[in-house]
Amino acid sequence: MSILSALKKSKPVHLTLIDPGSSSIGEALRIAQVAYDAGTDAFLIGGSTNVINQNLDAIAEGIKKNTDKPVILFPGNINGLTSYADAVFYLILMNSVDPYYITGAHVQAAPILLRMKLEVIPTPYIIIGYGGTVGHIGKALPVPNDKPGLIASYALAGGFMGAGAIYLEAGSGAPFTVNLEGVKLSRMLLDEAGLDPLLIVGGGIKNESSARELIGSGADAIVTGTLAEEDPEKLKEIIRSIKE
Ligand code: 1GP
Repeated sequence: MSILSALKKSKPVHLTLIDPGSSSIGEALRIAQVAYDAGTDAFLIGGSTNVINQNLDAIAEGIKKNTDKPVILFPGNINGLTSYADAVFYLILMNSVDPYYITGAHVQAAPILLRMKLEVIPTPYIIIGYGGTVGHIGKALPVPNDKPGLIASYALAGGFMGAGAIYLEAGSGAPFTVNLEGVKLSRMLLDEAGLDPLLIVGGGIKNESSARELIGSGADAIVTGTLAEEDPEKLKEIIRSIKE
């Protein structure tokens, strides 16, 4: 079974983001262990800056060795690829003003991905509100977080473009998560269109109530980043709360 199908079967899903640009190999593997023990469903590895290829290889290889969960790449550019992973979110940064992030990197990466034999998951990626580092590096025009209709229009457009997953991103460390109404409306429009991509929401999720509200609003998956390092207990509670 494909990794995407397996994730869809185990909805609601918790994904742990590990940024090789902000953790050493040892730290990254320690964070992965914390998240694994807390019950995460899969690992995303990637970041917008400072990604050194050897570290990426070692982190993906280490997680594969130490856990039985899938490793999915979350690349900021073509530097974020490694054959030690299982799959890649082929991120189409829909609201970038720079075509590099919409099709450019993808053309460069396509033959490499074919050789690496990774599962490629077409993933429209939408930066909303705060945006943070990824919004800046990706030259996004962030969708205002108080415009649920616009958020949902992007999600539906992503669905019509053939998404396997759709990622609504507030940005790592965002002060607010993606607007719940935006998630609700995205789910409604995708359902109405008969589309069923994995609807992923990330950025700024720090407690059980926002995790549960996002899942309750129609997200299939939530992503947390640094929380595994900052507050392992909280991470456990979040995962437990969405799986109840
Ligand atoms: C970033 O959505 C993720 O892509 C995770 O964000 O670090 O705020 O959990 P946080």
